[in-house]
Amino acid sequence: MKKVLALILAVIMMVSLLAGCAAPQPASTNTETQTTTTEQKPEAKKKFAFIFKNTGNPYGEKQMDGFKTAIEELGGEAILKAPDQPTAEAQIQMIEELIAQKVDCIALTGNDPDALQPALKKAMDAGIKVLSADSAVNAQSRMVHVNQADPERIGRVEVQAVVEMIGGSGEIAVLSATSQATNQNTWIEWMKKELEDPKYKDVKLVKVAYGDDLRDKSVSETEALLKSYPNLKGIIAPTTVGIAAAGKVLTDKGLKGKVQLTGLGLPSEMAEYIESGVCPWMYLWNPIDVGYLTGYAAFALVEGKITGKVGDKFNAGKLGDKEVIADGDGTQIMLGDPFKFDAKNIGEWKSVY
Ligand code: RAM
Repeated sequence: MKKVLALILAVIMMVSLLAGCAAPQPASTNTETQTTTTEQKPEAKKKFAFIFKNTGNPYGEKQMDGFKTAIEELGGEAILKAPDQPTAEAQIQMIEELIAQKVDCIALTGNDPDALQPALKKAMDAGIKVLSADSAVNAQSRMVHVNQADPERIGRVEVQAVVEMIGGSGEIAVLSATSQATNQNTWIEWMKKELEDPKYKDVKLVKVAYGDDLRDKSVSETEALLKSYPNLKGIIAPTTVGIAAAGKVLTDKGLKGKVQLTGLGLPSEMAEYIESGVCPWMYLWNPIDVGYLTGYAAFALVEGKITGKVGDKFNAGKLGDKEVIADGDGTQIMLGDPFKFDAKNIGEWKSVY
C-alpha cells in the first residue's frame, strides 16, 4: 500500500513540475534589470533617452530624429525629451525622472557645462550610461561627448567669413544662444582668438548678444543690436535659431548688403536668405548624423563595447567605424567637418535638413 501511495505521489509531483515548465509566462512589464536568461522570454528593449536643449528648435528635432533612427536600427527604445526653456534646471528634472524610470542610457545636449553634474553623476552611479552630444557637459559628468566638428575650425571660419563679407573693416556682433551654452561659448572663444590676429586690427567685435535659442528673443536681440550700433556691418549667429531670426529682421528692415550675416544655419530655414543674398553663405554639419552617431555611441556604451576611453572603437552604422579621441580632460567622438552652404548648393540641401 505504502509503495502504491509513494508511486502516486511521485507521479503527481512529476506532472506538476512539467505543468510548471510549460506554464505561460506573465506578460512582461519588466525593466532590463529583471530580464532572465531563459531563451523563451524575449529580452525587454533597452531604453535610450535623449534630452535636447529646448523644444521648438527644428535643429534639435533633426538631431533627435537621427538618434531615434539609430536606436531603432539597433533594436532599442528611444525616449526623446526637451524642456520648454533652455535651462539646466529643467534638464535636471528630466534626468531625475529618467533615473527613476531606470533607463539604460541618457544622452543630452547640455544647457550648462557644470550645473548638471550632480544629476548626471547620480545617473552614472545608478549604472546608467551618460554621454553628451552637440553641447558638452564637463568631463566628470559624462562618459564621452559626441562633437559635430572641430570647435576651433567652426569659430575661426565664421570670423573669416564675416570679415570677407564686410570688406575687412568695421563693427561686428555675435548673436548667440544662451550665455551658458557650452557649444556656442567654445566657438565664441575661438572667434575671439581669431580676431587677435593683427590682420583684423580694423575689425571690432562690439557685442555678444544672447537670443537664448528662442525665436522672439533672437528677433528682439537683433533689433537691439541694430539700434545700439548704427554702424554695425556684420552679424555672426552661431545658432540656427539666431541666424534665421537675424535673417528675417535684416530682410524686413531692407538691410541686405548693409549688414552682412553669417554663422551656423539650417539650410531649410536659411535658403530664402541665402538665395536673396541677406546671408551670402553660412556653415553647418548634418544634425541628423549628429543624433545618429550619438545613438550608435550610446548603444556601444550600454553593450559594453566601449567605455568612453581614448582608443575605443565601434561601428556607427551608415557612418562607418568611429574612434574615441581625447578632448581636454575628457573624451569625444568627432562627426566630421563643417560644411559651407551658399547660393550654389543651398537648393540641394534645403529639403534635406
Ligand atoms: C542651435 C542650437 C544647437 C547648435 C546649432 C548650431 O540649433 O544651439 O545646439 O548646435 O544651433
